[in-house]
Amino acid sequence: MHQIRAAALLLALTAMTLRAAVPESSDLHGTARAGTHSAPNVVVWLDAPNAAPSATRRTVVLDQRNLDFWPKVLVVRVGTTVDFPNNDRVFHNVFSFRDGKIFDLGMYPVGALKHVTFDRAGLSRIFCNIHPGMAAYVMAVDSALFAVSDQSGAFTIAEVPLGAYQYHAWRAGAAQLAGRWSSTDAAPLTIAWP
Ligand SMILES: [Cu+2]
Repeated sequence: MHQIRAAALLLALTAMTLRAAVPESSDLHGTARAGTHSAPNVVVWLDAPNAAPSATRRTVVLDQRNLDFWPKVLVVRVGTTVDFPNNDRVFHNVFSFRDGKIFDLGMYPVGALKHVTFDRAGLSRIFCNIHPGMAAYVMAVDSALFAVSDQSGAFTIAEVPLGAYQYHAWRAGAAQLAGRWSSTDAAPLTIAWP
């Protein structure tokens, strides 16, 4: 009796191992260029409106430090609450008035923390009322599959469920690009503005 039970357990474990060995997702690697230059701070996302809501509430931060925002370009899923801490040595007054999420956090001191929930898709331009040189972008997308390119223009969208997708690419001051990408594509995705 014990042997039968042990054999059944072994079979079940083998089946689990086999299932785990078949990939259900892959990482999308790519690079972004503008003309002959690599393009940092490019937002890339895949249409995936039916994706399950993320299980964990990730803390997303748009920091204020040294009279600047960091990062300069942030991409979040629609509905994400972004923290706007003042980690500087002076007051700031963060606001967005043109597109996307409209808000004005008012003047707030060093050490204070405010939040904004980006509850609809689109681009928000973030400024500071006191320091005209401070600017950042928050792109809210109806997808959990997104990335921002690094200084070399490289980006990775991790754990993309296998399939074919429409992708979108945005960078400041340029027309938005779109195209098709499939997890069966062997080559890295190249996004290029002329
Ligand atoms: Cu400021």
